[in-house]
Amino acid sequence: MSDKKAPQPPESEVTPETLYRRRREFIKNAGLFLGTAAAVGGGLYLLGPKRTRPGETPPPPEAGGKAGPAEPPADEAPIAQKSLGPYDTDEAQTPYDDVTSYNNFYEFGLDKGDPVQNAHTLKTRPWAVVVDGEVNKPQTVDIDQLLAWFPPEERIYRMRCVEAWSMVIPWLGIPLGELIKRVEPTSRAKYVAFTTLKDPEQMPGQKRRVLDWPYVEGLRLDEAVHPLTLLATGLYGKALPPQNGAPLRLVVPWKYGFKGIKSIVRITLTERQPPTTWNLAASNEYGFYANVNPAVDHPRWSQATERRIGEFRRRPTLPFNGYAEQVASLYTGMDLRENY
Ligand SMILES: Nc1nc2c(c(=O)[nH]1)N[C@H]1C(S)=C(S)[C@@H](COP(=O)(O)O)O[C@H]1N2
Ligand SMILES: [Mo]
Repeated sequence: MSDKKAPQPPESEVTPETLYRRRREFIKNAGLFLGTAAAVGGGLYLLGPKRTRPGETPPPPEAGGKAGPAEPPADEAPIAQKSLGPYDTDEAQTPYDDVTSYNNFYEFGLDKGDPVQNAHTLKTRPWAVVVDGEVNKPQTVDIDQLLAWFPPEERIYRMRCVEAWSMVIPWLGIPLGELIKRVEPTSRAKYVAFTTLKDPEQMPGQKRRVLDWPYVEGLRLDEAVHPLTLLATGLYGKALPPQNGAPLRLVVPWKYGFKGIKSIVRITLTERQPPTTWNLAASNEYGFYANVNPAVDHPRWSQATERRIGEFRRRPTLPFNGYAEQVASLYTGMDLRENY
């Protein structure tokens, strides 16, 4: 993996994410703070000079378009190589437009294209997150306070939906373990339960009983504090768009995408395993653990391969979505067929 060269898009496909990659070092040096970015909705480009919006094609920088004053020097080495963190994949990133227009967010409709059309009714400021349960310091945290406590880090992760498609997404987020440490779990805390906002006026899909609202999810405590587990606040260097679960959503890259609960308003540490929405809907199809596992098929389709969005051929699905080295030890002694 480390000897693979970072993929470069052809010049004809210079897109916002190309500029974004080039800007990554600059952003890191500038000190990343998203606190106020989301307050202006999807339209604010706090990080680096604003030159393009997602969806507009910028002129290729090679074509003589001189970069603005804040653009990093043109002679800078390819960034994806030198700034990849230990958890980052160097695989080609799924274009911003696909990440933000092909979504599962049933609170805004059942089709992949519904959330991008409908999620503008979600009001992401002010936004409070209750952190309670088996903790010594239960509290209600404002999202901007959370961002001030824990400046978001970038993590480039694979995401594998249980429906057998996948993406590579550069998230911005806060390691969940840091928040959990801060509220001091009691010795009884064994699990973490998450709850999405319930407000049918903001989330019109909740007027239909397609799922039990609000959407709920859960992790074992050791999974929740694993360094890969992220509370995402952004992607591609920008505030999270509402359709991707603004202002705060879970990202657990070794599990199927449905574990990545969106628009979280409550995080509760518990002694007992909490209920989870898709398990309640169809317990024979969706388990609590939901670790990506090519050896255990969904009752209605194979999980052995997947379609990477933007690619033509299917590719093999990897155990724990390629994160086995980091997380397989969490499950030693467990039957992963039984605990699907
Ligand atoms: N509240 C809520 N969270 C949710 C969902 C949802 O319908 N509602 N869908 C899940 C599923 S099935 C997937 S694959 C991911 C999709 O995240 P994305 O749209 O950002 O790619 O969100 C997950 N989180
Ligand atoms: Mo999914």
